[in-house]
Amino acid sequence: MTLGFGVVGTGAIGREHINRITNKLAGGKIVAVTDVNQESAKQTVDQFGLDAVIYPNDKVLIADENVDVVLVTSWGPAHEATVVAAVEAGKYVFCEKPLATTAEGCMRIVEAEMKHGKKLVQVGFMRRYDSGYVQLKQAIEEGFIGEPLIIHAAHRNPTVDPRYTTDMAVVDTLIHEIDVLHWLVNDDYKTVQVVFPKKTKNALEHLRDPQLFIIETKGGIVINVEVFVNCKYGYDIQCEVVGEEGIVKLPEPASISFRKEATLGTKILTDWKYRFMDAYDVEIQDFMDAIVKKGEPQGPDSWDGYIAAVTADACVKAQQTGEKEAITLQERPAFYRETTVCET
Ligand code: NAI
Ligand code: NAD
Ligand code: ISE
Repeated sequence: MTLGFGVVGTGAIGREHINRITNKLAGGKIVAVTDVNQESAKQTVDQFGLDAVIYPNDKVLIADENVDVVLVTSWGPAHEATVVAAVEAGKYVFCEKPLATTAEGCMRIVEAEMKHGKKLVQVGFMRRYDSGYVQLKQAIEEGFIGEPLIIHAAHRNPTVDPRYTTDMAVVDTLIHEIDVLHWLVNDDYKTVQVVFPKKTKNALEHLRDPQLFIIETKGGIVINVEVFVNCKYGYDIQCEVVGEEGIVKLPEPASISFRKEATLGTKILTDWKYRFMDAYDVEIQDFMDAIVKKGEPQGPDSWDGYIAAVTADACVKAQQTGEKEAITLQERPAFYRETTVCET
């Protein structure tokens, strides 16, 4: 069975996913595309030689009977309306993060999905499919470092678009750590506080950069995440878990080391597209396989999108108040099972 994908948003990651579905993975075909910038949709069809209909908007794309899956890769504020419409039409959805930009928006998606009666939605939290994070989780669950006590993490981008604002450090960037870290230690978040260190001269006037998020879990783990989006030197994701019996650390991306000009070195990536390339492949293949084999996706679901949104809201509030803010989730409905499966 080949799943027909309709793509909403043919920007950077939309084209990345179109490429992997068309040229790398098995089981999917792009049958329709749309973008508010229709020229971008047309260019994409040409760029990848797609046999796909170009629609003027998401509503008509969703209504196409050849569209089994709606791939939502528009910008964040547009996600909710597309996802709700797709779910109401009974279509599967792969939605890039964030599922919606507010907790209320995520809850509306949750309600639409429960009303439909079957899980349809997966959120693009691809780090759960990254072999490094999977190895960390296995080590923790096997008790290799005893009880986890502290997590030190960093999310660094070389630079960002001038439109990137202080709150986007949460909703665009930290959101990946928000999702992956509670999954990693199987715990729930309790509070968050934000500290602004001395500002880098490389950030524009309107942006606070870097930022430090200190998050406590209900189980007592303290997590500190540095978000530094003008770090200049590269795209760098770090995660170290300190336990009672030892420490485990996220592996660096595989790369040759070199000896040259009196230096022993390793190159660092500069673009997010390459850092989690394998994880994106595994996540989308798993999404397609689960639909075909089990009739529903098995990766991060709408409830995970809701958890991320509630946590993000508290983080943004903590940026503004400077206080320790509570992270308060509603009770997980039975419809959403306790853990999601990520196969690698
Ligand atoms: P982008 O700006 O390159 O592309 C977004 C595209 O969506 C644009 O072409 C825009 O015209 C279109 N668009 C926006 N609203 C639309 C709507 N209502 N209907 C149709 N098209 C619409 O952005 P990018 O970097 O591709 O990001 C897209 C999404 O992917 C974002 O939600 C972002 O957070 C997420 N993302 C996820 C990553 C990950 O690692 N999982 C990495 C990069 C982006
Ligand atoms: P982008 O700006 O390159 O692409 C967004 C596209 O969406 C643009 O082509 C834009 O014209 C289109 N668009 C915007 N509003 C639309 C609408 N209402 N209807 C249809 N099209 C619309 O952005 P991007 O970097 O591709 O990011 C897109 C999404 O992917 C974002 O949500 C982003 O957070 C997410 N993302 C995730 C990862 C990841 O690592 N998982 C990486 C990058 C981006
Ligand atoms: C981007 O949208 C992503 O999702 C990347 O994974 C992240 O590292 C980057 O900071 C975001 O802009």
